Amino acid sequence: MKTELCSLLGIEKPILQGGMAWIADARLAAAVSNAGGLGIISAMNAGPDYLREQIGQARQLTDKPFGVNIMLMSPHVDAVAQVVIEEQVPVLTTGAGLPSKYMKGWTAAGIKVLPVVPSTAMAKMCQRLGASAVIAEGGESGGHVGDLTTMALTPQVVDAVTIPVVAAGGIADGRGMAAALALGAVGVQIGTRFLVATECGVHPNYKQKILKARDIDTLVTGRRLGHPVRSLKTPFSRGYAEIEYASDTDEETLEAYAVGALRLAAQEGDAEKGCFLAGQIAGLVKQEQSAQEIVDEIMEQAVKVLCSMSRYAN
Ligand code: TUI
Repeated sequence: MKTELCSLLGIEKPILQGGMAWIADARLAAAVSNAGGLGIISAMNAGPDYLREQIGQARQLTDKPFGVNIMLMSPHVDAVAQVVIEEQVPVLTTGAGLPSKYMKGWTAAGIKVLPVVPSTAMAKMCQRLGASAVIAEGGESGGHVGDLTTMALTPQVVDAVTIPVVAAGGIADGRGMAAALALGAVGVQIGTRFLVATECGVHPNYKQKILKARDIDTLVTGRRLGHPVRSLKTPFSRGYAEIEYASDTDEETLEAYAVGALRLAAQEGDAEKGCFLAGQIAGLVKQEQSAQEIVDEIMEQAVKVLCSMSRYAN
């Protein structure tokens, strides 16, 4: 299966790995790129030195293209925006905001930018700013979420722009991939399933929680502060949900409650205080596999589904 996304990014299979904060490092990114997809290093909240080092490590581990995800709410966003130019990273994805301020610099440096968009208005704006493609991410995804579902958002974004569209949110297997292609996407971005990849260095407790999760085991918190986040139901997230709208909770208390929680989940596997970001599709993820196995299985199933669906067409 070759799509426009493959020629755009110089990859064999139209699968992007999500830029998961505290999780998506050089080792995971290189493994996904070596498997024929596009691995992505998360710049998360870290400073420029961390990113530079991770890019160097990825280059040791793969000759294939890989990308960097820039989280636009990061306190170091200006510095990491410069690092990707200096390091000549070929592909960037952005999340949790609009990349307007940086687009000129990136496109002038020849970087292909694929912003994550939660609406058609933002998709159009990103196209105007010079994006090579957009990632339509539905609220089924883990982490920072928009309001629309992948099912509703993807075809509307496809109709709103002329650049290619990648679908994300709620996709973890070949059925989801085939569905995304049916909606007009030219590829998918997958996070939750790669979190349990053998090459993913996240704490083993985190992987176990994903492998055990059921369909109804995630919830969204953080709407009150304007950045809703989907995570697994745990003491942390239930506790947050409990105090979020209480009349005696101020915004500083909420901010303080969440500080460090992503790191505690990813690095310490802290079942009490950690925030385990995960998508609604976690219930479908049942097995730790290598990135190669994950990519191959998804591709094989997607092709099978797409072929079998022609039986409805005549
Ligand atoms: O960015 C993500 N997922 C994330 S980022 C993250 S780390 C974080 N830490 C603290 C607070 C919030 C997040 C964990 N997971 N996905 C891409 C994404 N981008 N989803 C939704 C958006 C988005 C939302 C609003 C993109 C643009 C946007 O623009 C509106 C605005 O007002 O900026």
